[in-house]
Amino acid sequence: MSFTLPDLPYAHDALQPFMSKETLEYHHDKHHLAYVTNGNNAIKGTEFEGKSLEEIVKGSHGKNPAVFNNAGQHYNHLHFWKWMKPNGGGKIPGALEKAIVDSFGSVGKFKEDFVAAGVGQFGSGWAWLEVKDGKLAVSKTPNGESPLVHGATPILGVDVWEHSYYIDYRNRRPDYLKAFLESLVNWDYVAERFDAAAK
Ligand code: MN3
Repeated sequence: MSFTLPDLPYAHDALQPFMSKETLEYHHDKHHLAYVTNGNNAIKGTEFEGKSLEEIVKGSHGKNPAVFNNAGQHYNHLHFWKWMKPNGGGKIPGALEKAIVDSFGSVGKFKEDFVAAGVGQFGSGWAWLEVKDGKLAVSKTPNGESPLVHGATPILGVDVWEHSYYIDYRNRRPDYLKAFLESLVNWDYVAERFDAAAK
């Protein structure tokens, strides 16, 4: 099955002022499209043809960088668009909030750890909230990697490549990460992934 670029689940200007129309026009329409196109070209004629996206991401990690980098980023961005929504942030659904408090001590401490992971990722990459061995944890990965290749399930991720924030926040990555948590996160989608991972 070849990769296709999905439409954004909202209008390009729907996340303003926290993420601009211009950022989404570049990030979704050009950057994500390039991962789709380059991934499809890299997979042609390889053992990965006909496999599911998750199988391709896991199977190519450490073995085929051209396939992995593009498939990994396709996987990450498919979810990233759904991890945001207009008027996001706010109240975390009950069962997920309880799990966060159990794992981190408080929602505030989770947010502190998540921002620290994003700020601490040197260069391009992602910060994550993941489920591993039935527990919630925060992690960070370089480039197109995700918790998927480390035996965990990502339930929330934020893109800290400069293309995700430089137009709107310039070099202020911490401000972007705070705005992401407070005003953009679609907690219903995070809770959906949490429920699926917990089963
Ligand atoms: Mn990106």
